[in-house]
Amino acid sequence: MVSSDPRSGYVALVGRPNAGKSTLLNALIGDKVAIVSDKPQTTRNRIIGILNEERGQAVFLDLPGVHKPLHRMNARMMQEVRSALEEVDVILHLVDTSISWGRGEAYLFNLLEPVRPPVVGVLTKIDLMRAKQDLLPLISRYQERRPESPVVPISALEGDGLGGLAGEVFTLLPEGPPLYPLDLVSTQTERFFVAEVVREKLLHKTRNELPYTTGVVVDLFDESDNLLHLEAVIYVERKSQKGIVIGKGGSMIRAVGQEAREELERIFGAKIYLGLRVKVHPRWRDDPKVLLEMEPGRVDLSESLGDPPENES
Ligand SMILES: Nc1nc2c(ncn2[C@@H]2O[C@H](COP(=O)(O)OP(=O)(O)OP(=O)(O)O)[C@@H](O)[C@H]2O)c(=O)[nH]1
Ligand SMILES: [Mg+2]
Repeated sequence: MVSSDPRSGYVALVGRPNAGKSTLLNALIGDKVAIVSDKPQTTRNRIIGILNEERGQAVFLDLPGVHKPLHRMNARMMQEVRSALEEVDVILHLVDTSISWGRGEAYLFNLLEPVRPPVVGVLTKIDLMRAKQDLLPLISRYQERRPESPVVPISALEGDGLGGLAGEVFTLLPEGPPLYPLDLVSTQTERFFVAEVVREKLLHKTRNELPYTTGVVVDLFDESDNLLHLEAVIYVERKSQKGIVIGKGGSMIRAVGQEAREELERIFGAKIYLGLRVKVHPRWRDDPKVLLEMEPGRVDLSESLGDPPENES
């Protein structure tokens, strides 16, 4: 086999809420980069996950699920999606095979119709299918809408089809040097990641009462001691929601805090103190100041990248 020059570029994960984008990102990267839940609209920001291989570097952008925005926060989420569609080199369009496609999916096909980058159809959650032959009509249906797109069925949960998908991605990426240092898996700050893990545990623990109405900001990240001291604020919109988050005698917030702390201790390999507070802010999802505090930030890349090479802007 003739070896080719390494490839690199950006790959957007686009789909309806709950299609399995963040699960796929984590499976491709082999690390927990994005939080996952069974509630729609879990991802609210552009999450970067970087896959480094011999054949190149694929920088995946996990995006919020496409939905109709009713708040400033959601309008920002959809703006993230629209701008990504123009910036990236490859788009993965994730379609959930475990639900019927309907109007939401038609909207996505329309959204993707005029975009410039190549689109790969990714049929997700095939482990939930009763019989493998049920897949063929779905592949045909996808290709009726996008005859030029390859279609790759996957199960991110079982790791099925991921090798083939990575192969499609690297074939479509342009030749070029890596865009990020090779030891980096994400550009989000640890502070943002902590806030996301707390939000994930909240989504897991609370049933359907709260999914859209909580947001988390980490306002202390102190590693000066042997103990990593973290403090976070959980925003809710109403007093009744504060009650749910705190739970009977504080049981809910204790359980959320414990689960988050245990996971973060595993990931950071450090002893952690995690303090959680709840704040009622009726319009936090429309408050630009709060939304800014919830942004993923970016790690400082200047150290690991060194000086920029000459002849490049
Ligand atoms: N059975 C099965 N479930 C999956 C698979 N991939 C994702 N899921 C489940 O689908 C749900 C949604 O997964 P996410 O990865 O959070 O979906 P998402 O597209 O990122 O959702 P948003 O961020 O809300 O847009 C979770 O309960 C996952 O465990 C899969 O391959 N098989
Ligand atoms: Mg997600």
